[in-house]
Amino acid sequence: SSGYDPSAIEPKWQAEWDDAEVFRTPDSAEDVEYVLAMFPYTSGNLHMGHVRNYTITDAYSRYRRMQGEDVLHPMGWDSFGLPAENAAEERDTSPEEWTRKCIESMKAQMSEMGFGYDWDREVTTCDPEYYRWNQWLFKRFHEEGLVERKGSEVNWCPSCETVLADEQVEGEAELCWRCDTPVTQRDLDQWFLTITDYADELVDDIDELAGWPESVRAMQRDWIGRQHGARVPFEVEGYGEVEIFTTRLDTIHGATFFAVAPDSEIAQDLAKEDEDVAHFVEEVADPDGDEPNGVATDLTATNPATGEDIPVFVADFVLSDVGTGALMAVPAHDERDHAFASKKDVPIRPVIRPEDSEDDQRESSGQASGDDGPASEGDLPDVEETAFTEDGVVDHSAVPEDAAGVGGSDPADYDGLASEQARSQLEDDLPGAAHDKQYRLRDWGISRQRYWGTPIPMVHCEECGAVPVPDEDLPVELPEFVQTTGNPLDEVDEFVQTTCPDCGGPAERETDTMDTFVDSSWYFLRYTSPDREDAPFDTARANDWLPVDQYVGGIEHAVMHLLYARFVTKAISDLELLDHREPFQNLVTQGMVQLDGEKMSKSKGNVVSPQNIVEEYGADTARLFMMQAARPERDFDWKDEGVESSHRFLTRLYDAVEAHVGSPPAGEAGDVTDYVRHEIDRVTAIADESYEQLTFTEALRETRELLSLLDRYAEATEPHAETVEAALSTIVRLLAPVAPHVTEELWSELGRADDQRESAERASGETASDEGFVIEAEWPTADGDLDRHQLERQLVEDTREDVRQIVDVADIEDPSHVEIAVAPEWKFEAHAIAREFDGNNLVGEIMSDERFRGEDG
Ligand code: ANZ
Ligand code: ZN
Repeated sequence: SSGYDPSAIEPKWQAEWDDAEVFRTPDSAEDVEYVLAMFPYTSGNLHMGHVRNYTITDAYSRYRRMQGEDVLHPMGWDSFGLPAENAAEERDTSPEEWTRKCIESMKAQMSEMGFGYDWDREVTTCDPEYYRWNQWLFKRFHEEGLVERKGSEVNWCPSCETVLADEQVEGEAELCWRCDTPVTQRDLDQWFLTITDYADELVDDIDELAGWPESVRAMQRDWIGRQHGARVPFEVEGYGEVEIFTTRLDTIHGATFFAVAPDSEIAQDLAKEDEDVAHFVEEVADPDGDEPNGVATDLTATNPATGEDIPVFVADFVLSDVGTGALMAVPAHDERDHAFASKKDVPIRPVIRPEDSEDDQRESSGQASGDDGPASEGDLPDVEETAFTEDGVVDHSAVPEDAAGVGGSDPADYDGLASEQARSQLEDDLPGAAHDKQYRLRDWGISRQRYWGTPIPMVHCEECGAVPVPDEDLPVELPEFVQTTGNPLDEVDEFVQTTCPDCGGPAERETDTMDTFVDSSWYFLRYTSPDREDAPFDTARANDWLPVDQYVGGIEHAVMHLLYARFVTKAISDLELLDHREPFQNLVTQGMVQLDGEKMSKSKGNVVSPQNIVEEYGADTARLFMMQAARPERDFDWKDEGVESSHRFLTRLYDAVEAHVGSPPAGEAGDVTDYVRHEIDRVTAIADESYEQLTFTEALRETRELLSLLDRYAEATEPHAETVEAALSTIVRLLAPVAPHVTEELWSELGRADDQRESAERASGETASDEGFVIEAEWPTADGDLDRHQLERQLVEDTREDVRQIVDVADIEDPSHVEIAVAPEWKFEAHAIAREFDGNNLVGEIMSDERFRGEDG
């Protein structure tokens, strides 16, 4: 039986690493590599998703270290948030105490997994020494005009008297999760960070993030939702010029009505006089409803393109916080406008026809169709039932003949223009029209009416209004927790009652705390210099370390966290505290660890606990299995057989090294040895590429095969000791990032063997002799500077002659079907032979080892 005992090996090396401080970040970082995993929320337990995430960054950072780079690989705790308050209430403890316990147990689990962090740089967001800098940054943003206080709708439980997060509103009936009372909406004054000021830069810079998954880039673009369009003033009776925003200025000749939002100034004003409007605004309007609703007014607006008077409606599909809160409606080319017009009997007039209608050739030349006269009405789409919403070609044949033209011109002058061209032409021609952009992105509301978060450093004074707490009074620390149904901070008089920093009069502290996404929007900066007591981070060191070279985390953060962090980085850069404008150069979003295609979750009762796996097989097995099961970005199923197979492999490696060290073989080097040497190089080259690209799977598969090759080597001939040792040493180092404990043990075994042998002709640098820990060892490099493809080709050249002599080949014209007969002593050469017949189009093995074994002669 094998002597491989992870429960003895793993704690031993973890302790040695700690003692030797091998994961300490170098002080004078030159060849810098910043490897970062998204820090965990302090729930109390690591789950498999965490373990996968942290194994990826741990393996990658160990790989980078072995390449001699200065690596920063830190860890910390996203430790504010509502769950700690709930846990505290359930268990009759405080959020603080609960959180500290969670940190302690999660940290112990991380150590058990062998994750190599620089714990000197640990960052804990609920530490006053961390959150004071949230407050400090909030103040700097406030000075820069990036903080606003404005009304916002929130979920409110009238019974608990508290604001609820969206997740705390349950079911269709929208009940409070605590007391089942129907939740209402409330307009509360909230603090906002004006992320929309950076909307353009946030979209534009996505182009630079070539090291991010395309899916995440697309999600961010979509979230920001920038649209190009135009602002155009319409003359509204009694109200002067009222601007609208449109993305389809090309359709303006088809605008048959005008609409304003129920909470727009005009609607509110009209409601005072007009009962129908008042009734609609107060009772009927439902912006979330399926159907557009509205009410006619006595007003008309003038369509500036046609000079026609069109009716003005108050309609609930017009949103007051989009564009200007007013729109021109074009029923023929917009679904909602169409639905509304059908209901209210407003004319539907098409002005755009599909591009590929008859006269396309002529029209797409971009010339107005003056010569040929207007296109016939037959070309226009049928918009009786549904709108035609695509871009197309302008066709004003349905515009009444007596309609005025823009600036005295004829509507037909635009006929034949493609939508795009018409938009820019009209933008130039229409008086007062201007290019404009519109975003889906809203400002970031950071107010939370809860206890366990960063207090917002403001006081409210009746005389002076909202006044920031002076820097020298930061941090505003959380008082002790009190159990209550509402916002605990409201209940703590010593906290609330204060004096105004401006006038010295009595004032009340803000009792909202910050969204925890504020904490995580800059923690990666703090890691670069957590020792700084007088600043959130050290500018010079942050400039050196940033951007994060490799960031790894869950896809669920594709928008919020990753967008907030980008925004805050830009804002901090504008404070001249940082030179960089993007925080994360390369991003991997790891897939899920599942059971039978289902997400592991407590409610499904299908959770595999990392701790059980560590107890049964050791951390190395768990890590190896995860990394070889699938590339990081893929989902994969947790399979016991896979875990067992990983364990068997580590056991085999352990035994092979033990056997070799105990009694090295005594063979001479020869052709077979040359082949093994080539294979070592080839596997090294492939593994290197695989680690570099963070795929891991190829590296691990090839390394596994290299170990199998040693078996075949021994079957074929008496192996050459140094070659075996070189192979084992290579395998151990290539595996070290993923399975660090067992490889550490084997590295020291190989080192001892080497010392004992005192061989004068030691293969250069390939053995462990003078090295310390395996992560301090040199990363193996392939012979010369050949890449894997060159090596494969060279291998083919070198073995060609030998192979010719011993194989009997049939049908070599057709490389998809090659039969080979080989003498038994060449068994191990199967790969080489297969590769040659594939020529330059090498795709895999033509003959598997299994089939090969059955044959003789
Ligand atoms: C005229 C028009 C014609 C429009 C057409 C669209 C199609 P989407 O729809 O996502 O592309 N809009 C402008 N302000 C609005 C507001 N405050 N509330 C609701 N809708 C508003 O967004 C752009 C369009 O949304 C704008 O272009 C406008 O309708 C509408 F065939 O103008 B459009
Ligand atoms: Zn409630």
